Amino acid sequence: KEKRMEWWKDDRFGMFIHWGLYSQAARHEWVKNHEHITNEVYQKYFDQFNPDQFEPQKWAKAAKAAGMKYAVLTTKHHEGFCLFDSKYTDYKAPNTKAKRDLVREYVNAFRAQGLKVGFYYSLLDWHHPDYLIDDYHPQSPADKSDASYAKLNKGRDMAKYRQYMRNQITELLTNYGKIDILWLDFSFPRKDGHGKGKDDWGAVELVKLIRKLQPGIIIDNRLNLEEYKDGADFETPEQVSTEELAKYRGKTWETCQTFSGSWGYYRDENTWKTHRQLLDLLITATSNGGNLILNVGPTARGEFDYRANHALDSLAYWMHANSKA
Ligand code: FUL
Repeated sequence: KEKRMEWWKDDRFGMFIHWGLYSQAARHEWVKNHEHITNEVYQKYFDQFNPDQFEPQKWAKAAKAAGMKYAVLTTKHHEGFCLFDSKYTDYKAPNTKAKRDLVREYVNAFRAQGLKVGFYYSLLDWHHPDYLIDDYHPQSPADKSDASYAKLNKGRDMAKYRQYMRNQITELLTNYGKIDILWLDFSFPRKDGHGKGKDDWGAVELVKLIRKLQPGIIIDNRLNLEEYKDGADFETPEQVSTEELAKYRGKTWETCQTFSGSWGYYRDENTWKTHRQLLDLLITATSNGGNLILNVGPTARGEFDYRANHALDSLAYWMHANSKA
């Protein structure tokens, strides 16, 4: 483990990219859940998805200039839409107006800039017909009773969903060359009711499969496998303050942070961090022995918007002014 973590500990700074159909709604990557949107209504985002401004070379150049050394892209977020060409679903970018595998283009562009490439893959899936509806699901029942869940979940089969995940992770870790990071998200059962735990994902089997397919890969800790250490290479404190970060000293960790609050593109958000705040995060993380992965939520057309570009430019300027290489 020490060996495979070497480059990652040295690199320290990465770019997270949350991109999907929710980018079109432009009001949070959880929009389907927050607004209890049905598959039928959500379908318009699939039908209209047309990333005509997608030039991942631009993303990769912006990341590199900002001093980032690796990237992690959402190949599938909780909504279930796949940016890659998967044999196991029709709910994928090649079947939209994009007409192609967007993950492949991301991988090629970031590698060309000498950056390491990672995949985020959501354990949750709010579109798959076999995925059991739970408290996190957009269609979770208002009364939360066992009877309501039983009724909604009639005919759904998690064993089939587990196989679907294994198939897709196999595709992701087979068809794109060497993948440096796998960011699985997430397995935090809710205490108040119907959540999911490690057995629902077949977590131990999944880790074994991942390690077999990509022996050098680094896996985050969000399978929540406390008793099986091979499944968690680093901790993932999310959106925590600089004071909190100092407490992670001595551990292996990466804090994930947004520019403005949400992970998916949120057009009307007014809580963008200042240049000073971003630098504070970077300096606090690295000086306490951790990594920072800073998120960009591209627009549905595939661009970083002016505020994201401005933030990245300001980091690039600081890196340029303060590095000797
Ligand atoms: C969370 C997710 O629910 C968010 O949407 C985001 O992907 C963040 C990095 O992790 O668990």
